[in-house]
Amino acid sequence: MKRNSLADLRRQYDCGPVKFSGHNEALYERHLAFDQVVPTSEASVRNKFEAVALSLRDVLSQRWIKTEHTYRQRNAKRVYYLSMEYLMGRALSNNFINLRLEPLVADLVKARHRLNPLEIMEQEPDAGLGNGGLGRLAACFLDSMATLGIPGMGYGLRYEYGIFKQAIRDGWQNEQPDHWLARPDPWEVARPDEAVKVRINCSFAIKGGALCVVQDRPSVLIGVPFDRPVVGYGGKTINTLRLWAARAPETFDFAQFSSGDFVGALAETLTAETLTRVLYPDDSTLAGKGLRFLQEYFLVACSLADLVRRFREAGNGWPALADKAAIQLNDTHPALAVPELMRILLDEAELGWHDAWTLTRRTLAYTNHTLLPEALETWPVEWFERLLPRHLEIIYEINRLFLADIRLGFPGDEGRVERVSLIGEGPQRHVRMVNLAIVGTHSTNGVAALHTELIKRRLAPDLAEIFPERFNNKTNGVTQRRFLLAANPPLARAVTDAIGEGWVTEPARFAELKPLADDPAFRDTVRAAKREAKTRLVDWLTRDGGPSVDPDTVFDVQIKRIHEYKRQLMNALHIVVLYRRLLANPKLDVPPRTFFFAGKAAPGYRFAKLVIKFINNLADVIDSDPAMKGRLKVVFIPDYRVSVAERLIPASDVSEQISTAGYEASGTSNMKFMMNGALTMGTRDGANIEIAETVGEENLFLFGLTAEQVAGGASWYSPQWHYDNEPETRDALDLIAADRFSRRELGLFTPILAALLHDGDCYRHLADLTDYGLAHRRLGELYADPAAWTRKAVLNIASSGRFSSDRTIAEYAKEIWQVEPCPVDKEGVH
Ligand code: 26Q
Repeated sequence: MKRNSLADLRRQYDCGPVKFSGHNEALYERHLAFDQVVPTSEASVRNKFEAVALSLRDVLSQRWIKTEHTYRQRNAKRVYYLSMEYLMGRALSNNFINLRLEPLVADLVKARHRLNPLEIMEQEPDAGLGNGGLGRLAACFLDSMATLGIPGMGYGLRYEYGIFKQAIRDGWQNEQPDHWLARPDPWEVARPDEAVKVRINCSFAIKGGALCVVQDRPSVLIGVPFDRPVVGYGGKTINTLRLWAARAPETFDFAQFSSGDFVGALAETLTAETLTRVLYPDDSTLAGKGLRFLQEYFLVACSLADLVRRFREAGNGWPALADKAAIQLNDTHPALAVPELMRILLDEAELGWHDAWTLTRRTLAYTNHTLLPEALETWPVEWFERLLPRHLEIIYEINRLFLADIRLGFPGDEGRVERVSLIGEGPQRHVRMVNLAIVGTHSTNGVAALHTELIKRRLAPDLAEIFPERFNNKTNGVTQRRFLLAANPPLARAVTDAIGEGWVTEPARFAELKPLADDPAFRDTVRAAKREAKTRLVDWLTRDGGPSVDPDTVFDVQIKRIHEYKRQLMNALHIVVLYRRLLANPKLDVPPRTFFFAGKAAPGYRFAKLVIKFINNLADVIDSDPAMKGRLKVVFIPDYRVSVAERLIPASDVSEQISTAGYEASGTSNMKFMMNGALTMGTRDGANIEIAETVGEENLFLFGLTAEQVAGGASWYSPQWHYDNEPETRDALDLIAADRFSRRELGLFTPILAALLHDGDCYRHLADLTDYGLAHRRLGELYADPAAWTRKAVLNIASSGRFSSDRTIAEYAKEIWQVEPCPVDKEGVH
């Protein structure tokens, strides 16, 4: 086995010796004195965090400048990732690790100041500018692009309020605003000199506290960029995440707009700024999404103006656009890029329609993340008429030419014309953003093999037939640097001791662990690492005022957004089954288990919020039953976010990935768990299928209906049959109906019973419950054999290389973007 020595790696990835050492303390003290203006002796932990972060930024800033300089000098082709969401989490520890500056932390700890790194890192709020998988994927992709040396830039919005904070009160979810920018953020750099103008065909006013559109009064919004460094591993490449904040123009004509009403005019300034105030929680039932529509346009308009300016300033002619820029659309949220790029090429570059259309498609590519009909974006034509009439004109023209082609290719097939049209008819005419994104780009990809197949077969069969060459799969991945190297030091150390450090940047190297699955000494090391991660979690829970948990129980974990299709409810029903079994037979020979849940429900999603309440009531009932002590426990961890995932995933034994087959596009936590040596309990859905293929079906627990069976069963699925014929299912439901988990709130869970038994349950909870229970039985038996269990855990880690976002990004780069790394050399960096 070839080992990568530390020296090899430093040569390969580092920018040479770090000059920070020796000056570290001085730098830190200077930031305390001159930025924070506090005497060192009186610095608060927050002061210390800012001073440490700013010291780190000092170190990376020259490399950051050098990266941009290199791209410019070489006129490199760039990748622009457009996303309404980035779930970045915390940056301090990640930047320390990617810059390979851990020695610096040691310096500061040892120095006079005796800093406590953990305490300081806890000061940093999570950058929670996203809802879930899609936003975290964008963050993993930025990490991988920087590490691979790809000139990639993320574009997003600088929401002042990220995803809401979740508190649990009396078992219910309670939402609190997440004012993450309340204090100065040491990572962001405002670039007012690079502000851009966005023109819209309306103005805004606040009437009775609500934001209103004032029609036919064109106005200008200003987008001010705030840049954040994205540090590649080894610190050679530092890319940029550019987030736009909305402002009113400086030259605001108070008199014209507000008849000399100074206060009214300032209110309008505030109105402009509300545009980027808050991230929309993923909530398909949400009414009044007008602001969201504008946010999406604002992101697109700012980002395209910025990248086109960069492209032109490099001296490029318009025909070279697709050779110098690849723009990836993260779902349809930024799909207005299609008409916006057309508008720029037609109206500003003054190209003809044909050239503009060819360039637009060659430059743009689209990733789909969902098949759920309620999550597919459509926008009323009326909103386009009011806000973006030129874009509507362009969309109509794209559609006219496209449908003419279809009529030529499929004469008489008006059904097909209706289905592929960019405009949906009905009571309210609307623009279908999926169709716009597929027609207006050269690539449409799904995020796991099954998902891509379902896009072609179910979501867009007509378009897949018309443009077969556009459809492709790019199975998701996650960064092993954040989710193993940084999050799980004991396991990372064990892996590095066994196979060297290569896995940190070459995930295929994980495979070198395979033979070690049969090495008892290595298995002991891995088991010890898991045990250490579990005690770390337990300690954190206690410190945080949470419940006390026994690290010698199976840690069974389901952490993700709360949604019916993800079936937290099936997990909870199974716990009710286990509870009943233990009540009936206290001597039952099963390993003691702790079930962890964490996740947010969209504020308007009533059923999901009731599921949270159910899990919490279940936890209470089990906790207050002395017979369950040391046997069964349920814990709901509030306010799930990236930094909580970083603590929970390393400590997990079991990864719950139990969505109704055909509903979860990919899933990404499944990959993070696998990399950390948890065994998957999963359905044949999303990337679970590829995980099973890679590690071998015998090394995880697959159960339940396939996607085909789920779809095929729509006409004959009978929840009542399961109730009548499966005693454990019936008993569990009866216990809920008897208010065992709602003693003081009689009837509270009736809607849950109704959903499961009487309303058709398209998520098939009861169809899969029995098989799920059987899979859990097998899991319990395996756990009783630590050698056999750990062997499988090691095989999972060894197979996780395929699920690194480095692999995913390499595929996007080669097959969609046609972009090469542009290495930043070491010379001249101080
Ligand atoms: C749309 C309109 C208005 C307001 C909100 C939204 C909105 C916001 C976020 C709609 C959808 C999302 C997020 C979707 C998402 O996270 N999808 C997940 O993407 C992951 C990465 O590809 C997959 O692994 C998951 O399977 C998929 O559910």
